[in-house]
Amino acid sequence: MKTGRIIKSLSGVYRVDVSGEMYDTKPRGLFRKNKISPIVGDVVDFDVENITEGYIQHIHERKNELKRPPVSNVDHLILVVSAVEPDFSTQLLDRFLVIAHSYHMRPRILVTKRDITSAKIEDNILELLKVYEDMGYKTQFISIDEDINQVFTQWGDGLAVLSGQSGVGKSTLLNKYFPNLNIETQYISKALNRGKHTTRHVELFERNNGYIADTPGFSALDFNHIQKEEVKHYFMEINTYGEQCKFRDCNHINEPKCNVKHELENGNIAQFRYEHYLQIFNEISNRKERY
Ligand SMILES: Nc1nc2c(ncn2[C@@H]2O[C@H](COP(=O)(O)OP(=O)(O)OP(=O)(O)O)[C@@H](O)[C@H]2O)c(=O)[nH]1
Ligand SMILES: [Mg+2]
Ligand SMILES: [Zn+2]
Repeated sequence: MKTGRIIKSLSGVYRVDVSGEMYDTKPRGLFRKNKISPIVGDVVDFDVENITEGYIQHIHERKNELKRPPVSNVDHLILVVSAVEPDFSTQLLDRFLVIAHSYHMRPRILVTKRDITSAKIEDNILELLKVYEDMGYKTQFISIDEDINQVFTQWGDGLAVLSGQSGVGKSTLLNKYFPNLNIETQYISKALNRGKHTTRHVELFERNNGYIADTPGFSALDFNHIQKEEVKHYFMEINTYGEQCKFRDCNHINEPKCNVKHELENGNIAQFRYEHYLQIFNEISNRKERY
């Protein structure tokens, strides 16, 4: 029996990394019966026949789990958004943040394509990033010409997952970091017109101090797994200021003695953040419940 980490899954075959040695494995029948499938990021115990024939016997308990795409035991979730092409949008960013927090993760925000950003847009983004820094997020605004090794090192050890909209440059970053990798990337015009993802599966690559995962870009974000009452906890500053509201279950909409409304008026909560909160709250309120 050996123990290792699943770094890739393709057509039912799971590649397991055991300190740099790769084994191709399959889950034993029992998993299928119990409807548990191994996912990338899992630590597994498996029986070895040879390097192309192993049988996964046990999945170690997951520390956390991203659903789309499925990847487990994530130490750093890196939300990648571009400054331009596609344009930076706090609305999209806030939607990503809500999804990340719903998986109990506090992501980092990485803004790309600084090299093709005008000075005016650059200033605007820097100002917005300050707002997110004040809430408690770590942010980076980078150009592809920078030392990517240094960009990655700031995250710390463990598994870092790059996640974000299609075309923001996730695979481009990895190709710069691993010059021999040659992951397929796409011209932005094509990416936008066809609305197609260039990266189609999750794969972990070894970096200095852990792994890094490229993922297919999101095209739509849905909140199907989130209840409307949860959303307020996924806006970090709203969550903090909400602790002083009169009612414990205040949703910060029309309730009396709402501290969130108070701080909004004082300018301690950005208007756009509160608006995005309301949008998501309403979107979930209007959702048709499925039975
Ligand atoms: N100028 C500039 N172009 C970039 C940068 N990063 C990415 N691009 C371009 O943006 C396009 C999309 O990049 P990808 O790396 O394929 O984007 P992705 O996030 O992997 O997209 P999906 O795989 O579809 O999720 C490519 O044409 C890249 O060359 C950057 O920092 N600067
Ligand atoms: Mg890609
Ligand atoms: Zn309130």
